[in-house]
Amino acid sequence: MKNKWSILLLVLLSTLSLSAVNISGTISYERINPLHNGSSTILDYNNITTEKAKQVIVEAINSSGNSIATTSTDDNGEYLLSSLPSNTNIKIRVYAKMFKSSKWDVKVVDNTNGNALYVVEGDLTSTGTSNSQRNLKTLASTTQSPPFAILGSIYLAMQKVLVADSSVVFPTLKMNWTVNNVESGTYYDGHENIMIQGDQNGDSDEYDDHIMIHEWGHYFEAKFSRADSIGGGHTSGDHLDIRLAFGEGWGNALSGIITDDPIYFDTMSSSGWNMNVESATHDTPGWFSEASTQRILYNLYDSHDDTTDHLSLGFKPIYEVLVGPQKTTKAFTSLFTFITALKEKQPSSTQKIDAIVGNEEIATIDDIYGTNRLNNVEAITLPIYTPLTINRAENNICTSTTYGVSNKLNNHKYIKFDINEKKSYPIEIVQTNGRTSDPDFAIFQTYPFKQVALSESDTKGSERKTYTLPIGSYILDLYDMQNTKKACFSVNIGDKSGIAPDNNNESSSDTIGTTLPENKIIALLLILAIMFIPALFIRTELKI
Ligand SMILES: [Ca+2]
Ligand SMILES: [Ca+2]
Ligand SMILES: [Ca+2]
Ligand SMILES: [Ca+2]
Repeated sequence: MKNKWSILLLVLLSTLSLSAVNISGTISYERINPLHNGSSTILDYNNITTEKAKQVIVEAINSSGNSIATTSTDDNGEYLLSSLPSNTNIKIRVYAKMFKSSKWDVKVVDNTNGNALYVVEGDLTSTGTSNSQRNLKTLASTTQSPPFAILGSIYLAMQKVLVADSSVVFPTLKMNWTVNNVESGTYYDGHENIMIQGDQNGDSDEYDDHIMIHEWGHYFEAKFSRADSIGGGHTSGDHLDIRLAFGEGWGNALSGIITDDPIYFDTMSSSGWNMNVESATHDTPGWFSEASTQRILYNLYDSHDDTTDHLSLGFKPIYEVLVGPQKTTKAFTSLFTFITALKEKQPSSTQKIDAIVGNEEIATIDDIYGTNRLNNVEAITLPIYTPLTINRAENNICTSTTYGVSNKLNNHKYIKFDINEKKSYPIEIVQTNGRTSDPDFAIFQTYPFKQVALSESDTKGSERKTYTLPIGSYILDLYDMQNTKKACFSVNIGDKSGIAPDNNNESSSDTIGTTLPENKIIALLLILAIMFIPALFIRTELKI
């Protein structure tokens, strides 16, 4: 009898030791918060908070280095790895990666180390015979926290979008961060990479959540909306090309919208800076200003009434315009296209929208082309889009560098025209005040919106090129590569005789779909970048 009980006990014990156990825990990271002092901002090492690492991938790794179970943390940073073998040595590995099938795929890699994915690991210890807890926390004093801080900013942005539209699927995004990214800049590459500067002795951006979200805003525009911005340098007091003004104003406003904090900041090891997107002093208010654009977008969203802002739309109406009419608009994406569409979608808020816009010294916006502007800019600015009839020259279309060169207001002039018959059209642009300029042009088909032509010959004073254009509405973007102080042009599109032969006979420019280069150097850099970037990213990365 006694023997029988012993055998039973043995069986019971062996069953227990073979049974599965669960390991659960919390993954967290330390974030260094900003300290604002007037218009300067620094990282405050006396204000380090512990944050939950949300939606990151967690694995159980055995002593052979193989993954035996995978899961993700939830929105509380908690994970559960169930049915692990008992009495088995494992370690917990956390990846700087958020992945949910048909939802999101974001990771942080070291672009100077073969695109290696950042990971943190716990100790290799036995799973024991019962369920247990293993927490992991990365410290701000190490380089382990920045990748999780970066993911935290991006997740915050994705959550806001998902509240507005739960069906969104976010295309793959790779955040490239390392302390070796010194003077490399922080920017979105137009595809699936955000490059992040990590210079610990200069400007690092891993804890600058407004900058992370600003760049994510460019990714959002490219993937879900449309960005016609021509890029280039800019500051908040500039008179900008309307496409650039909207893109940058949107990025800054989005940072305030996602964080519900209007103080946009950039910390550096010395003194960084900040600006309040809601209440900063009006530099040069207007439809060409990124500062005005960001203040308008933020005030449309926020529920803090100030000055002429008595509207609290929240994010969803803004999101719906960006993914809807702003994406398909027949004009260049600008404040005009955005406000026109928002008023159409929110007719009961029209007056309040006009009041917010009006506070920036912008006359009521009633159409996507921005007609009826105030006369508070240099005279050649208006109209913003010049309508042109085929076979009838439009004279006196002038570019100028009054507000600066290349991407500033009036360096590009827009000409609207319709084609009613598909055939070959000679296009002639001739300077009427000398031969000092180098006029070039791009043509955009407006539905679906895309660049269909680019003519950039080096001849002084004129540009002539013939294109076959199908029926439709078009915008011609005219610019002077020579940055002449003021150059005026006669523009003629037509099939009439009398137009001199093409002086741009480069056959390659018949139909070009790339974005518009600002000058030859940038064009060359673009070509080099296009050749070089794939080589950079072809390197193997740690697969999980
Ligand atoms: Ca910074
Ligand atoms: Ca407000
Ligand atoms: Ca508001
Ligand atoms: Ca030219």
